[in-house]
Amino acid sequence: MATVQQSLQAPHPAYYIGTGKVEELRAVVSDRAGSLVIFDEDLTPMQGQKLEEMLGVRVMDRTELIIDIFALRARSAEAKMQVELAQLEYLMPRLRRMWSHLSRIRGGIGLRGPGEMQLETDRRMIRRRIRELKRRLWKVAQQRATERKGRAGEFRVALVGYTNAGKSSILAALSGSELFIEDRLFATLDSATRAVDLGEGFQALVTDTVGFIRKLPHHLVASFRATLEEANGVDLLCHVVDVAHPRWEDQYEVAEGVVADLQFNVKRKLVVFNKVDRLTHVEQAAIKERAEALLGSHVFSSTVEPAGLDTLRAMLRQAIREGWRTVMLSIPASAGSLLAEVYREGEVLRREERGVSIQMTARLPMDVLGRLRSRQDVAIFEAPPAA
Ligand SMILES: Nc1nc2c(ncn2[C@@H]2O[C@H](COP(=O)(O)OP(=O)(O)OP(=O)(O)O)[C@@H](O)[C@H]2O)c(=O)[nH]1
Ligand SMILES: [Mg+2]
Repeated sequence: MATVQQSLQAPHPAYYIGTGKVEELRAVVSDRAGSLVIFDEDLTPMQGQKLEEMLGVRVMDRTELIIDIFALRARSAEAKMQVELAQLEYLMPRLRRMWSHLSRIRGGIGLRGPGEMQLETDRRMIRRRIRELKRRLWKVAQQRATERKGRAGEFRVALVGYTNAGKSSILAALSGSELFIEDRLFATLDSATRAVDLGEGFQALVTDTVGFIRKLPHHLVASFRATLEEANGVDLLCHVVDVAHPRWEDQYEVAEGVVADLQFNVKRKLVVFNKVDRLTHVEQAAIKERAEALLGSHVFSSTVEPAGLDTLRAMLRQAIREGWRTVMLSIPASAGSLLAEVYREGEVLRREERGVSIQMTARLPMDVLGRLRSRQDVAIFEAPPAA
């Protein structure tokens, strides 16, 4: 209904904005009969309470709004637990104020306001629930870690980036499977992993993740750790950027910042400039120039043009090829089909028959290596660096 801005050297300790501005805001609220004020910044519990007292309407800060959107979008049990945890952590220091909303909603039924006893009981209950949620999420994280171990040897790719960049669209297009895609913030809260056929016999496991946003509430980052962990240590981290967005460079920086904060083990990174179909050729050329100056490896993509993902597929195949490892193997001479597979899928550099077993040095793709590792009758050693 109305937007109010103020430039300040430092936030006012009690109201965030200056007292004169509070008066102005109060006038705006009453003129327009507004019922909600949203701050695009974080407020301390005290500031939120004081502002509500002064304005006489509900006040939400940026974190609460984002957590609310997440709560609307959460579908899976894991996402719901993660959102609930963020909500409770946010609520704890603001309990008194939230209670006053409740009593206003329930007003007239003759309830007393919450006594200190009631608040204390609630605090204890919430603390217990927080512990419970953390314990359950920790279990989920363990389970995921076990699943990941089972995928060792497969080439893993994760799509990360600012919300609405097109991560889910890319995974849907690559894998030919259905994913939730929507032109809105935080369409995806769960990480989804799909096996993707990249052509020429190459395959990868690609993971879609929750999108990032400017000033992402730390409660949410912490709560979504288990989900985001899927992007940790992958063979290739694809940072998807909506290059048609006028502020893509800011969004790029924000997402890079979140990845850095998460302290992920990033082995290799590829920047995917998505939605190029929305750019003119001139704009594309300009961005290409800028990207070459700024970033490492990058690729343009579009999920709406027929061949819009061909270059990305080719880059992924290339990354897999480069992901080959040189190892020394000892395979039983009787394992004919296995030997055939090593020859077919890899590159044998040296071979030596030793009675019942064959020793070889070979360059192998990750997936073949994974299959060999799972066999009892095959021994694998790291090849000396010279090989
Ligand atoms: N023009 C154009 N639109 C695209 C392209 N890729 C995705 N979109 C649209 O961009 C919007 C967001 O796409 P999503 O795939 O949901 O984006 P996301 O990165 O998964 O978003 P979050 O899940 O919120 O992080 C949707 O409306 C898509 O249809 C593209 O290459 N070109
Ligand atoms: Mg998505």
